[in-house]
Amino acid sequence: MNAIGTTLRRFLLEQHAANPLQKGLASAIDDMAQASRKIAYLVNRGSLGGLHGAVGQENIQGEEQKKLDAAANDVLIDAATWSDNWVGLASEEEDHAVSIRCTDASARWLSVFDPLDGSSTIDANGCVGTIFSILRCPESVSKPGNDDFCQSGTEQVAAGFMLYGPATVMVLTTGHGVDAFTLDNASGEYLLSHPDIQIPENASEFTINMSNRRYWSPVIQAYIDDCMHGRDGNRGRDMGMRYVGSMVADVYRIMLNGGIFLYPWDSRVPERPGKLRLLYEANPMAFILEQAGGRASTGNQRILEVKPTSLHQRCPVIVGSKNEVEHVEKRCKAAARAS
Ligand code: AHM
Ligand code: MG
Repeated sequence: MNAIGTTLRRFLLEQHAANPLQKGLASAIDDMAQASRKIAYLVNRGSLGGLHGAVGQENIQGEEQKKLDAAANDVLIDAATWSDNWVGLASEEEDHAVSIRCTDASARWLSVFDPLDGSSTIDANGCVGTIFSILRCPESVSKPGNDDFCQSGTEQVAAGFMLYGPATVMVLTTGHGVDAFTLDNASGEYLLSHPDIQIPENASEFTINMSNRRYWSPVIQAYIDDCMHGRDGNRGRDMGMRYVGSMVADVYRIMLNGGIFLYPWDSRVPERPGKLRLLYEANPMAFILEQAGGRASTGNQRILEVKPTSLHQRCPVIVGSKNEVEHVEKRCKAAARAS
């Protein structure tokens, strides 16, 4: 047994021996991990790094870009550009897909990421994170464009997120379960700390931005009302409520404790199906949660089966403990049939 524990690299080699990973995938995951060490450092410096506050411009989504959003994006782009694993990337902070000149003709990976999720909480020293998804570049494409990234979530080869909290944790799936690694600041290594995570089947808490209640569909309003009424209501049991406002933190907590996270469709911009983005927020989280034994739905459909039509497409997100997500799906489908 290695005295410092199982490093991410050793874990990937061992996983490769048991379930051969595709060529270059372990190294591509390592690129993401390496970038996240730098981002963790920038986040950890807090306001001393001069990266608190806004850049003074909006991204393509019309959202205010924070200095740390932009810095984390630069770190990830740098990591992908100066590695021979990638032919392209897409980011929440980039309007369009970016193709990468790669000297290894056999490299076929596309990286899709949200460099800093939960960035509205940065200045208040909140927990933020990086979310990433790894896709295969379509055969014969050497300069991937937006359409080449529009692959269903079922096509993901690997996905993960890093949570920059009191400790930095990386949660990873390559389609063989979910494992989490904690960054050891002394050695700079990610060490396996939470092997084979299984999300409890039943939820003990719900997590949603309650201030949006008036915009939700009646079925989501009724479901959350039931959660609020606890043992005095229709479902006869109490649930706790937590909302960090940073999906990486909220999802990690429910993965360990059992729970449901919702960012459903709301009527603020009726043609926009929710707030969260399909390719680099909903899909990687859905892949991870399903691999941990949970469930991930839009309410009417499995998230991983939504066919993307644009890079920054949004998607309603209802994810977490299997039985609870199934319960909400049943209610959504019944409401759709009745309408
Ligand atoms: P971001 O990627 O710009 O940070 O936005 C995503 C975040 C999620 O982490 C979080 O669940 C949600 O947006 C919070 O939104 P709201 O402030 O509307 O509750
Ligand atoms: Mg985000």
